[in-house]
Amino acid sequence: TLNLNDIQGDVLIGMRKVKELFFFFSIKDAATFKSKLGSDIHSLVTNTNQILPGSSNVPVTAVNVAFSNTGLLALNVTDDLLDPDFVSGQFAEASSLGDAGTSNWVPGFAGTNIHGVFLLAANDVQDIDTQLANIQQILGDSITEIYRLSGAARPGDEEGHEHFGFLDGISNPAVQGFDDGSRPQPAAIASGRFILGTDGDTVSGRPDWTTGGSFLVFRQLQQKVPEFNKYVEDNALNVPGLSQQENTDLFGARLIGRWKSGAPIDLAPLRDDPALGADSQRNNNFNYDHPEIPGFNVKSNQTLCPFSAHLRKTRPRATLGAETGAGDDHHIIRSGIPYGPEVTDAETSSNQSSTDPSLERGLAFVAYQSNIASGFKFIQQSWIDNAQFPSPIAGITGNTTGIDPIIGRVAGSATDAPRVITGTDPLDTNKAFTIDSEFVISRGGEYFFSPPISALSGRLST
Ligand code: N7H
Repeated sequence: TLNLNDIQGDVLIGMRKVKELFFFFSIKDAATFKSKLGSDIHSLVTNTNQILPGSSNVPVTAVNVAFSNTGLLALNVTDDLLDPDFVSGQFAEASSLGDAGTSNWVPGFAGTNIHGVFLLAANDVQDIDTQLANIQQILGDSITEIYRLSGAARPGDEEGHEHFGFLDGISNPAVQGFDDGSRPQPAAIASGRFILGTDGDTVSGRPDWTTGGSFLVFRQLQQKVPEFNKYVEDNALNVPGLSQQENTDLFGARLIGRWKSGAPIDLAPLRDDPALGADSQRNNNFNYDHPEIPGFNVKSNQTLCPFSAHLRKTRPRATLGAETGAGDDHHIIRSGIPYGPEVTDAETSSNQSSTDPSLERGLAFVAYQSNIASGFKFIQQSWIDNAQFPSPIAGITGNTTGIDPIIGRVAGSATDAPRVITGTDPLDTNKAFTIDSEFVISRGGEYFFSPPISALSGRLST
């Protein structure tokens, strides 16, 4: 069974607030830090039970904390967590993740100086600031700030939608031993794919104190919204019976795999269905297979949802067969939040993102898994950035699927190398579309370990 009092609140369920601060720090005085971690910080950290709906103990500001490999070393914790990517750190892996070098990286991420991150979430920025001041007062000079990023849900009706306009946070995998089965969706995944030391963790022999922890992949992913919108408008489809606007929206939805409302195109292939998008009983209950359609083959049919759609690229569901078996077992729990301001009128009318740094916007991407190589890194390298995936498996001859149209990068290329995808036009799924500019730019990040809360007053403070 999962100890929900020990697993940090962000991991399985997200902190369920509209503002979130990521405060990246370096440890300057390990002895003081360790002692304060055990005596004061430990009791501030929010567990999963506190966040669950119906909890009577929801904090005003939820607090989580995670450490990089260099952070554990700074604390003189040299135990092997048995995750080579965590040990390398993300900076060393920038090019293998497809990033165009590290020239676009935020300076704070370039290197291995970040020892840890506090995740502070609340509905009001003032509450976050108060809690941060409290933590800084407790820790004093034992830490210094390296960098901070403030995330916030978008305003008004866009709340819950990422900056391209699509509802996010709908399709995290159900987790065995945590999910109550009340939501129809693909079969639950073993908890050990996310939570170390629990059933289905493929790595054995990790230190006992890590049980209940999870690796946190952080990425600051800048989004070029006017450029994305222009590309979608320029490539409106020509499906008979749809208006120009509907054909434009259909093209965008076929790049993502969901409509802006969240409705999956696998269930609503031609027009958005906002009621479906909003209905948690239906909006994740699909797997691309349609036994009810005579002759339908999930391995080759992409008239409902293209193989190149971001959703199907990053989780092919039944495309590869049973999801919990070998071969398709690559899952993450996403818990990101948008950052940065809304698009300005000047940007909209010029179809171009401003270069003003204060207008940078994107996704503060957070993914949890028990094994970075088979979670985030596999999905990024072997699916997103792999133009062949899944076309050969699907028996497609001719044009390949192409790399993910939203976040894929041509390996080793300079920024804005053209990308070619197929499947997007339902009238001719062999038709190729060329994307000349990148819509998402990696600004870097780091790999962290989100320890079980017990370790904060145990192994990490002694
Ligand atoms: Fe994606 N987007 O708006 O385009 N993503 N993603 N992602 N993503 C998803 O179903 C987006 C990124 C996954 O279970 C949705 O909850 C953007 C990375 C996975 O069927 C939308 C960025 C990685 C899923 C977006 C970005 C992934 C998923 C639909 C960067 C992994 C679930 C919302 C700026 C390496 C698939 C939902 C499933 C869904 C977008 C990044 C992976 C709208 C803008 C880096 C596994």
